[in-house]
Amino acid sequence: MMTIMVMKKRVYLAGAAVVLVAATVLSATLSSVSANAQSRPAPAQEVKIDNFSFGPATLTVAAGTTVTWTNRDDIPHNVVSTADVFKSKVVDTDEKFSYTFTKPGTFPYFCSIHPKMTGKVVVQ
Ligand SMILES: [Cu+2]
Repeated sequence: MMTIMVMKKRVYLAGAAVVLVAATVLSATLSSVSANAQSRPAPAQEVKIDNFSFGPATLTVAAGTTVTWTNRDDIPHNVVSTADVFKSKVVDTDEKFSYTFTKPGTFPYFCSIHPKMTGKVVVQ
């Protein structure tokens, strides 16, 4: 009786090991898929506004990319190009502003409500 119970436990453990291996292989496959997606030029990129800062502060994109700023802060901000290339309205919490960069160059910007908040988009 004891022997059978021990054997059943072994079979159960072997089954668990197979599931574990399958999960590992699956997650390895999934991470290689997402690595491939990252190596392609992304058609859209995001900048998060939070805690009085733009993140990432410098975003590098390919020409033709639409950049979307999302305000995750609990106070309103805006996104104003230093060289007057683009200018958002006031972006409230969880609202977004998007701009499509067609020409290569460096585009610094800031929040005109809090001018110490700065960032830039580098378009290649
Ligand atoms: Cu601001």
